[in-house]
Amino acid sequence: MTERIVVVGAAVLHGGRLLAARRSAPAELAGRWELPGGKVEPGEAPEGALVRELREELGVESQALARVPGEFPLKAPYTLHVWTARLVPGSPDPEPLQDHDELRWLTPDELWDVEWLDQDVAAVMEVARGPWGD
Ligand code: 9L3
Ligand code: MG
Repeated sequence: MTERIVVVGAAVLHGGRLLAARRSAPAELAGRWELPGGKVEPGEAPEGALVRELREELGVESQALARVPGEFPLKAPYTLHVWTARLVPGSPDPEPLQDHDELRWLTPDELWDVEWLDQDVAAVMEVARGPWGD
């Protein structure tokens, strides 16, 4: 059995809004929206991977807060785990530096206005069920 590799996705919450990022790469994912993040490296804690990925992809300083219940299947061998996160005080505002071309801060009412990656839909539903603080 192939071991699963965890991809961490960040539900960054700020002022009652959720950060969504539109992918520009690779081609098959371009134009669809996701919770930003990426693969956990060997020996890395998921919370550390989240902070590193958000720094690389969006230029922000962040902190993982709590694991969102569930595990969301991706193309083998990957599996998506989601954490809520916040920007730490003094962090730059997020900018699409790497794999994205647009960002949006969605209110709860706007959550389904963007076309999420298929794999992120269940994760966003789970985020929406949880405490939606800032
Ligand atoms: N993926 C899906 N939803 C997400 C994230 C962060 C990633 N919220 C998928 C897209 C890629 C794979 O996981 O197929 C690895 O992600 P990345 O390292 O390209 O961000
Ligand atoms: Mg990524």
